[in-house]
Amino acid sequence: MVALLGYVLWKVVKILVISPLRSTLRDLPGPPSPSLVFGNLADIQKANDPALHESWVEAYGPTLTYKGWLNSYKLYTHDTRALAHILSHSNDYAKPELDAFFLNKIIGRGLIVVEGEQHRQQRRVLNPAFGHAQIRELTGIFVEKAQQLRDFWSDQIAVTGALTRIDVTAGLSKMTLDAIGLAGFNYDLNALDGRPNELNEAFTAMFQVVTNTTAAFTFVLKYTFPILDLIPDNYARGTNAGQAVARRVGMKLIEDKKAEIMQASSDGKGAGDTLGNRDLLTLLIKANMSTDIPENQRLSDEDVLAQVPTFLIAGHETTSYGTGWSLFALAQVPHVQCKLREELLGVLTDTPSMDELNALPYLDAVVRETMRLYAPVPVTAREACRDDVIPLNAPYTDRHGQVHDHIEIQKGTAILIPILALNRSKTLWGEDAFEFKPERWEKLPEAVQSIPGVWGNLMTFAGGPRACIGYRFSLVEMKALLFVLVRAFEIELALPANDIIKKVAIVQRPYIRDQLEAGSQLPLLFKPYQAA
Ligand code: HEM
Ligand SMILES: *[C@@H]1O[C@H](CO)[C@@H](O)[C@H](O)[C@H]1NC(C)=O
Ligand SMILES: *[C@@H]1O[C@H](CO)[C@@H](O)[C@H](O)[C@H]1NC(C)=O
Ligand SMILES: CC(=O)N[C@H]1CO[C@H](CO)[C@@H](O)[C@@H]1O
Repeated sequence: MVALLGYVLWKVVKILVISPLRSTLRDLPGPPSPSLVFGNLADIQKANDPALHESWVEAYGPTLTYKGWLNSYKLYTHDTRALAHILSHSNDYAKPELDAFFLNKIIGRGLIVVEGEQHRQQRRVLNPAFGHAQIRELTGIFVEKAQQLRDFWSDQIAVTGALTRIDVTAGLSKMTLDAIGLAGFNYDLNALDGRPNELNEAFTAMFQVVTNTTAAFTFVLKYTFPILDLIPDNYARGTNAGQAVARRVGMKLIEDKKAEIMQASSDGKGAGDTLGNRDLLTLLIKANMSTDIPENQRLSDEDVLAQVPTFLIAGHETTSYGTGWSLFALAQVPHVQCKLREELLGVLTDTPSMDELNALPYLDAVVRETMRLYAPVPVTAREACRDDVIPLNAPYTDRHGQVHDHIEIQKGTAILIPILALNRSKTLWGEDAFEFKPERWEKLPEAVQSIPGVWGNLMTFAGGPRACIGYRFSLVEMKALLFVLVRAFEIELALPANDIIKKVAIVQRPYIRDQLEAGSQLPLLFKPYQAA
């Protein structure tokens, strides 16, 4: 007992007193911390909008520090040179241990979680499945599922006749879940059909902790005091039960696919000749079996299994909320919606290919503008794995008036990567940075060339070796959804835009201001589009 108390006391003193005194970020400018336990995190939680960080930048300049959980110093910077350095040196700047602990518990050692050599190995085997040519083959699934969603909403509209209020988050979430099931594993999760599905239910149980604050708090406690991990709790039980089902179903999928591929190659046919064989998991297993990859670089079945929940957690709500925000933006600027519809109606087929979708310049600009202004993942984080010096474009002035052209960072220091804030920085994008203006993509300001993102001068899909592997997948899926939905419906706001607020739980989700307890929702008014 005494030993336990001593251990806890030592941890507390070390975390609360010794570490802050030793931090090299001590003299950076930044907001005062209102709490020893939560630092500035409670403010961030309360603000419901990543805009809080943006106001800090106005007050303290583009490079600053604030306090995190247990009074620890965190680095926050808008400096594109610093961010490029951090994102490109992914060996020196890993995912924060807490995030990795959390994700590892839920989904296992998938691509999002692993670091270093293991990450390079997984990424090498996974990359081919996410290429242009592979996504082209999946476009039919996206269009078909988008049409199923359109018909589902049309039925709702037919009941009331005229302008109908629809919560778009529910339908979009089902559509993107079905799409990742089919495109990811050739597995029908039946979400749009409304049929119960054990895998769907298992994932819900596994991922509840993402939006349940009490569950998240339990995780943080267990991370800080690993000894608590020995005590079972409700969340752990729920997660474990879900994982057991996901494991059984996932392993069966992997075994079936392996058998199919072997069969096809012994028949002398290339597996993948039939549409059912073009899903990400099949491609991944094929890549793992191909002779291009040395035996010792291949993935174990366990590693492959971990990619199933990984694709699901990374590719489902990011895309559905992204599309939801796009519809919300279009409802607010009718002339953009009309111009987009005009372009889409000019296409002669109801079932466009990827190349036909990508040839539509205004659709492309609308998707880019949505990804800029409503980046589904508004922030991410890194942790320095060693002491380092981070270069800066713009020097900062410390609390003593000294000017520095670089940041000294210590091993273990947390860094917040501002995705959304950088996307809509007035310094980079100009005075109209907060407006939804697809036309800006016809001629971009020079300053945005310095943003270190993997796609379109945006940080939306991050950058460097750990950038989003699925960005082509989600862009084509969002285009397919907008193509089908905007051709079919005219969309208006159901509530004043200010009544819709954003809350972030990894992904930013819409809520009705005075109905937070009802969960995420985004009501819009729909009526069938009729040509004049
Ligand atoms: C609009 C949709 C999407 C957005 C905004 C998005 C955003 C991101 C971001 C910001 C990261 C980097 C996270 C970090 O390193 O801290 C990331 C990583 C990742 N994303 Fe996406 N994503 C989207 C769709 C998808 C889809 C559809 C898939 C898969 C089917 C996917 C799979 C992944 C994976 C596996 C990683 C980890 C990559 C690695 O660490 O090597 N994402 N995504
Ligand atoms: C969080 O999970 C617990 C246990 O599963 C549940 O009782 C509680 O209602 C959940 N809270 C929210 C906000 O969903
Ligand atoms: C990948 O290849 C390795 C080595 O050949 C093998 O042991 C493993 O079972 C394969 N994994 C899958 C999922 O095919
Ligand atoms: C720095 C800055 O201009 N911050 C703004 C960020 O965006 C919100 C609205 O989305 C504004 O309220 C902030 O002033």
